[in-house]
Amino acid sequence: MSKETKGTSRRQFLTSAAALGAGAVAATGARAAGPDPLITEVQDWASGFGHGVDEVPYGLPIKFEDDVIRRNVEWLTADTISSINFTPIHALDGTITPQGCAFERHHSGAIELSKPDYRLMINGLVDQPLIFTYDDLERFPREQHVYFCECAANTGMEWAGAQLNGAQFTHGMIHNMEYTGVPLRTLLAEAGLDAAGDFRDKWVYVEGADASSNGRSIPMEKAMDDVLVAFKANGEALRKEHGYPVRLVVPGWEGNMWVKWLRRVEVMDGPVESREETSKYTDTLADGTSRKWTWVMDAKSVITSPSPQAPITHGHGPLVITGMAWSGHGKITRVDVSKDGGMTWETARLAAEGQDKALTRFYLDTTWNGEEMLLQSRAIDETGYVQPTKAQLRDVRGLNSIYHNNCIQTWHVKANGEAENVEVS
Ligand SMILES: Nc1nc2c(c(=O)[nH]1)N[C@H]1C(S)=C(S)[C@@H](COP(=O)(O)O)O[C@H]1N2
Ligand SMILES: [Mo]
Repeated sequence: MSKETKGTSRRQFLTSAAALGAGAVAATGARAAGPDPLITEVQDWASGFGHGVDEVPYGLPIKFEDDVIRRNVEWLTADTISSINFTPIHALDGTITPQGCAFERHHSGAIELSKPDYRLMINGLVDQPLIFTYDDLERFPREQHVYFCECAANTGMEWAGAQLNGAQFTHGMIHNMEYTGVPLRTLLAEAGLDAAGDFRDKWVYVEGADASSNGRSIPMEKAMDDVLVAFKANGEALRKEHGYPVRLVVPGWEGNMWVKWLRRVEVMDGPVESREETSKYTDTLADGTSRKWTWVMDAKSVITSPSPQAPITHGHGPLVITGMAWSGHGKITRVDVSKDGGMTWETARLAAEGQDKALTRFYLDTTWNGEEMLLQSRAIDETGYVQPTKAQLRDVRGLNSIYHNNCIQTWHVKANGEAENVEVS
């Protein structure tokens, strides 16, 4: 369809919708044209005062949005303490995840740790072991970056077939925030790295102050690159559930390494091989061997609307298809959308140029006349990597894996606008 005809049909749609009353759509509207009380009558909200500035010192979303919340899948974990919930990505737009609905993953629950009680120790192969208070951290030069954090288990329930009916549940173990913090390399330099000698075979072991400690080994090269010791997210203090007052940000790498309530960084001459990097967060292949050190989150995308929790409710005509794409290897350069289960593809419009290791929002502004669709999106990153189909991923990983499922997702959109998670491999 040319730009010209597309523009015309959109204009016609807007005219007829207005004639029928707000919300009605030409193709479905059997309503008689008549006066719309929302236009012709004086409304309550225009007949008195709204609330004053002192009423809500710290605001929450308006009550009409009260279903835009994190959700848990009860059968996934035995309790809600060592558990996970999911970001309502089907209801969000743009790229920044509000902290209040950003997914949580805890191994021993979210702890309450105050700034005065906070300590960060740097020890091991350093010239001078150091302990930083929260105030100390605020005196080092800061940086700001937007990064996504994706749990390696995101989409893990979908390996064998379509299972969870909603983008929130299939892809909601992700958030994307603007972090403020001190580069880890700045703090390591403060402790002095002469004692460490050649960096190439050195590691840092990072751990949290919660009971699980969630310890992970990180190669020194990454630690000296873009890892941040962060204390602000989206401009304000981290929320308790995201590691207040200080968390590690490990751009592009699996969420498990983003240690919350960060208490210790030890410089070591090898990895620890902790629980979280051996029995967990490794990928068992078809032959029973396991991949480990699978740190980077490969390029991935998902259509957030329409999707099972965000069906098409507006009838025929203009339809905005939207979703998000990301890559732990760098920037997203292109996203393609298919309406026919991957047989043909259209290039989506990126809302903004891809950013390094951060979410990119995409749109496909299209027309829908009730035809069934098998909606898919496929991300391409700056390395040229193309998000794989489910069959391609299974060919190399088998069916035993949980983590690092970045395959193409399919939503079956029906004639009535409802959408369902289906498998097209
Ligand atoms: N200290 C500590 N850090 C932790 C965890 C934890 O349980 N304790 N969970 C990890 C896992 S598995 C993930 S996916 C991310 C989730 O970060 P979020 O809760 O801010 O979404 O934190 C990681 N950091
Ligand atoms: Mo995770």
